[in-house]
Amino acid sequence: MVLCVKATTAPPAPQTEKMIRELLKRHDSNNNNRLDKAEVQSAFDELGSKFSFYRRLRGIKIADENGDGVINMYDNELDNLVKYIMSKNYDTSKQKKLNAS
Ligand SMILES: [Ca+2]
Ligand SMILES: [Ca+2]
Repeated sequence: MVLCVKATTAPPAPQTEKMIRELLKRHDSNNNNRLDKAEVQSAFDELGSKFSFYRRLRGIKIADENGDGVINMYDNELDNLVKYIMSKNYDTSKQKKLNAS
């Protein structure tokens, strides 16, 4: 069976990157276009990270280019955080925790 892939301008971003981006935007709970610590952490929680506190510290440290402690959504900072999350290989296809132990 052959999957018919359209040769139109396919977006270069893989599905997971888009999903992570949207997930992060969703976690901007006060809609100020910045992700503060609590918002980043809740995003990691949703991703199923067992170390969301640590990931949040690292993620902000790596992504926060201007050092104000929050992730600016209209900046490279969001891209940086998306890349960091992608490097951790979270399974974004099942964001619910399956093994609630
Ligand atoms: Ca916010
Ligand atoms: Ca920042």
